[in-house]
Parts: sequence; structure tokens; C-alpha cells
Amino acid sequence: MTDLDKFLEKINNNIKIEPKDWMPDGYRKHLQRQMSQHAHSEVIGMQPEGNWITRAPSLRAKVILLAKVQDEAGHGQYLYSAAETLGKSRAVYIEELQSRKAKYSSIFNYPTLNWADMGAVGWLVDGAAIVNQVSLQKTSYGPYARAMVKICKEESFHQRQGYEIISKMALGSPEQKEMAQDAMNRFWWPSIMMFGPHDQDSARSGDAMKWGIKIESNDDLRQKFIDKTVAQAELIGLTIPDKDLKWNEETKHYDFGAMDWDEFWSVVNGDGPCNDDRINHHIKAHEEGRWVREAANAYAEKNN
Ligand code: FAQ
Repeated sequence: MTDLDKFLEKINNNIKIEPKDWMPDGYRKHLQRQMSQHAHSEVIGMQPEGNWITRAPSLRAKVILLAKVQDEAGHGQYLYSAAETLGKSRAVYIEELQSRKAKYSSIFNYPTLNWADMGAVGWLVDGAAIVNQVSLQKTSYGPYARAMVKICKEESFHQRQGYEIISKMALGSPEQKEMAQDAMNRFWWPSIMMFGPHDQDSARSGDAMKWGIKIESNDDLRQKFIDKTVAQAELIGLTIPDKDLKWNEETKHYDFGAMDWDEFWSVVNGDGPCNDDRINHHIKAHEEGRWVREAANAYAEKNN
């Protein structure tokens, strides 16, 4: 039995692949790319919400938002640690982010303009992230699957806090309802684009499905998210900004309109409304934290 046969046998029997196991080069590279992209998304994703911590409308709202943003930092930490088990250091992953070689989720290149956006991000963005991450709990690489379990528990709280904010506004004064609907209008399409290109255009999906990295396809996950979110919007009287959205009795799913893929690729390739701000802010924060990393390393070296 070759190394490849043994590897595929594990995948087919749902046995996790662990860091010291043999793995095909393409498997390692796919995971290095996807897991670091995922880690970068968690950390860059702190910016649009961090922007509102000092302007939260009450102490309660501030404490909740602060806890949520700190959780995202924690998710970044687990994911960088898990990604390091693939033989590449966190410093290299971060250098790839800052030099724009590595991607992070397109959604975080949109601005958060007001408090209703905190509701939309928690409800829709974390809601979409959970659908993907619940599926990734079953991914074939052990450290990634285990990181997902804790992350999913926290994401559920994030989704709830977002839905609470948006519900309060949607059911509040006419002005508040208008703000909630406006946030929904701006975040709906970018949220459903988080799942990536359609399956037939998803170049990475073939190997990822074969190797058990992806358990469900981009389109299947997107459909799951849409199906569960429509009822949540109806419950609080918000309209999903898609005139083609319609329940399909035959498929038992919602049909929905065409996404603007030109916009998607432009944002993914660096030309979204906030790409420059996000990376520049990351570089600045990273530089400001340099002394902490150096002090921690010096301490570790002294005690080795
Ligand atoms: N944004 O062939 P595929 C969160 C790229 S966590 C940017 O389909 P794949 C929590 C893709 O990388 C959100 N790039 O690729 C939170 C590939 O690039 P390449 C992050 C995208 O990997 C909430 C190319 O397009 N979650 O939000 C996007 O098989 C609030 C072709 O695409 C994850 O990262 C996109 N949306 O599938 C935090 C989940 N979509 O290789 C703070 C893990 C595609 O040409 C606040 N990742 N691309 O350079 C995945 O599940 C997968 O990587 C996909 C893409 C599904 C994102």
C-alpha cells in the first residue's frame, strides 16, 4: 500500500489526518491557503466591528460587542496555531497577508456605517460563517476540525447578538426600521458571496471535496444559509433585497437572483471599498505590537 493509498483510506473511513501523518503536497498547500485565509478573516474581521465599540449605544451593548470582537481574535489565534502544524510559521502567514499574497474574506472589505450594521454583521456575516464552519467541523484535517468546534459555539452567540440588535431596530421607530432595512440592503449580497464562486467556477473545490477538506459545496452551503435566513428576516419585518427570491415547492428551497460576480472578484482582488484601509490598519497594529512579540520571544529564549 502506498502512502497515498493509506492517506485516501483514512479519508474514506473518516479518520482525521494529523500533522505528522503523510499527506499529498496539494492537500498541505490547500490547507495552508484556506486555514490562513480563514485566520486572516477572523483577525481582519475585527476591524469593521471594532470601529463601533466606542460608539455602542449602551454599556450593555458595548460589553457584548467587546466580547464578540475579542472572540474573533481568539479564533484567529486557534486558526494560526492549527495552520502552523502544516509546517509554515505564523510570521510567514502574516507576511503573506500584509503583502496581499494571501486573501481574507471579501465581506470585510465593506464599511460599517452605523449601529444597524453591527446587527447586520452579527446576524448575516456570522450567520453565514457558522453555516460554513459547522460543515468544517467534519473536515479531514484534525487540528482544523477541532478548532472549528469551539469556534462554532462562539459564533452562535455572535449570530444571536447581531439578530438581537437588528430585531430591536427593525421593531423600533420608523427611522430605526429604515436603518435596519438599509443595513440589510447593503450586507445581503456580500454575505451570500462569502460562500465563494458557484461550484462550476470554484477551481479549488474538486480536490477539496475529494480530500474531505470541504464537506459541502459552496452552492449547497449558500443555499442552506438563504433557506434559514429568509424566515428570520420575515419575523422582524425586513425585506430581502432580491426580487427573484421565491420559495420553490419542487426543490423545497428558495430560488434567488444572480450575484454580481464582477463586484465579488474586484473585492477579492483588492479593489473593494475598504481593502487598503484594512491592510494598512493591520500593518500599523502589527508594528505597534512588535515590542510585545520581541519581549515574549526574548523571555522564551532566556527560559529555554
Ligand atoms: N473572499 O475555488 P474557490 C468569519 C477565493 S470567518 C475572498 O471556491 P475555496 C467570522 C478563494 O480563496 C469568514 N476570497 O476556493 C467572522 C480562491 O482563491 P485562490 C471566513 C474568496 O478555498 C465574522 C478563489 O476565490 N471563512 O466571517 C472568497 O475552495 C464576523 C476561488 O474560490 C472562511 O475562510 C471570499 N468570500 O473555497 C469574523 C471559511 N471565496 O485560491 C469576524 C474557510 C472564494 O484562487 C467578524 N474557507 N475566494 O487564491 C472556505 O470555506 C473556502 O476557502 C471558501 C472558498 C468557501 C471561502
